[in-house]
Amino acid sequence: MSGFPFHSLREFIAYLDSQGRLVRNSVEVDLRGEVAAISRKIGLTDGPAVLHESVKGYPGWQLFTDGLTTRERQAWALGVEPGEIGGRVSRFLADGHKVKPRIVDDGPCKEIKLLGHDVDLIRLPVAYTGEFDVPPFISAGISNAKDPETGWQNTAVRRFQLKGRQLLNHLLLPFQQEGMIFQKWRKLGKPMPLSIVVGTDPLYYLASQLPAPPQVDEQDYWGALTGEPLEVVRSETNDILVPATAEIVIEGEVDLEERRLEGPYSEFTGYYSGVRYFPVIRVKAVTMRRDCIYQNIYNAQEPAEGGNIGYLMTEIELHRQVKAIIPELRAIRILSCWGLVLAVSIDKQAVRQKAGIVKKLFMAIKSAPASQFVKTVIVVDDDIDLRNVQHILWAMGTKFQGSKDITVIDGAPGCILDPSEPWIQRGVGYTSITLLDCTEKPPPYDEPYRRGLSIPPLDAIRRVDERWRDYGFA
Ligand SMILES: Cc1cc2nc3c(=O)[nH]c(=O)nc-3n(C[C@H](O)[C@H](O)[C@H](O)COP(=O)(O)O)c2cc1C
Ligand SMILES: [Mn+2]
Repeated sequence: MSGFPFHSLREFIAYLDSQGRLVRNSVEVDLRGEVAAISRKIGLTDGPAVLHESVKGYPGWQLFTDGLTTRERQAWALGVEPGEIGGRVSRFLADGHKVKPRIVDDGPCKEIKLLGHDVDLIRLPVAYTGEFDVPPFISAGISNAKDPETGWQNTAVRRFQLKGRQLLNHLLLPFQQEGMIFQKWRKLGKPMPLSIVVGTDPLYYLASQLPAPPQVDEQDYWGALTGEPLEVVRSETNDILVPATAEIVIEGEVDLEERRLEGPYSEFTGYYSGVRYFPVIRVKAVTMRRDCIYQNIYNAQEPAEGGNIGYLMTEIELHRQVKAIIPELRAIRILSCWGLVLAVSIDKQAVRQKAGIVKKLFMAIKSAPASQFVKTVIVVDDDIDLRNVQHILWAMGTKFQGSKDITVIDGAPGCILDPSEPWIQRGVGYTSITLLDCTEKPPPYDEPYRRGLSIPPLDAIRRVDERWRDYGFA
């Protein structure tokens, strides 16, 4: 079974099967809760992907989830070893090389075409997440929109709430690139065409999460990462390009005026979103593959597939942006909620030699475009392993004093989805950002550290490693 690059969701599913990381579930599942509860458990246990072969009330449909929940499967999608993901993607971003998609005349995504009044979104097996997400959301939809001034096409995952047979609600956030593109359509006074893709090869999902600069099409990243152009077809009712092998393409227009109440939704914070007015999409066409596979992404409280996809790419891009200003930056890891808690490591020598560098790093992080959700930043020395939460907490335990090492800036850009956001004080969209400086104190306050770590002699540690089995340990 051939691996990377995968050219469709089906190729990826076959590969997962060949590697023993796919469950083919033939037990009938219920969209009201059961599908989500299975994904929740897969996230908690680092479990396999699953293809549900029988969906209650939706004969003929199959439903796929959790293709990218684990680092191992993300590495397969990127064609690297799990430990190499960060380095490979960073090198690729630094290189700046891009490969435009290749337009083909027809593709499997157009095997079935439903236009105008024949469109009925209620016939799609859209799964519920939380008990109160009513009506449910298409959660694995990759939204594609075009800048009317330059022709740039933007690609990113968004959630879409089902509002009728031909109507969707759209969480169109103004700071995201699609929100910026929407403002241009408003100026023109024309509804914004949109093509939403559900069910593609896994790299398309990962590439959509790379926070590309404005005017850069995430589809070109697909080509650069694989070394071959992505095969795309034109949508039926607009000129947006979509992957030829996609399972489903939903085409429509975002209304300039109409707003509907969006939510409640099971947010990545683990809480329900508020219910707010957001634009609606009038759906004009749906095209599909035969024997269609519907894809769903669980994106509620972590660990979950949604966060696992997004965190990886955000860490890599934020690292690139901050490193350009602070070369002493070492590693970045999202500890919780898309960056509401972030851990960062810095060159230990630099902290001793360059006065104020930890504060400078904190300011650089919040100034970077990819830091929208960053709220609390824990800075540690580079001898702390960011993949090990216990190690980070040890640094906090031994290097941090609340009276001296906390910096708070109020009224910074926040994330309206954060349930703790102090909106009563200032208004929606603001937050307090906090630095917790957990680096070693500089001389002359470093005396306890200079006494050294208390561990057995290194030669004893080495000898024990060598003789471990001889002692009788497994
Ligand atoms: C499962 C999932 C759901 C998401 N839902 C939304 C959403 O509804 N609205 C949104 O603005 N971003 C959402 N995102 C995040 C964006 O896809 C991500 O920030 C992307 O990089 C934005 O790209 P852009 O800058 O090109 O708009 C979601 C991500 C995932 C993985
Ligand atoms: Mn973008």
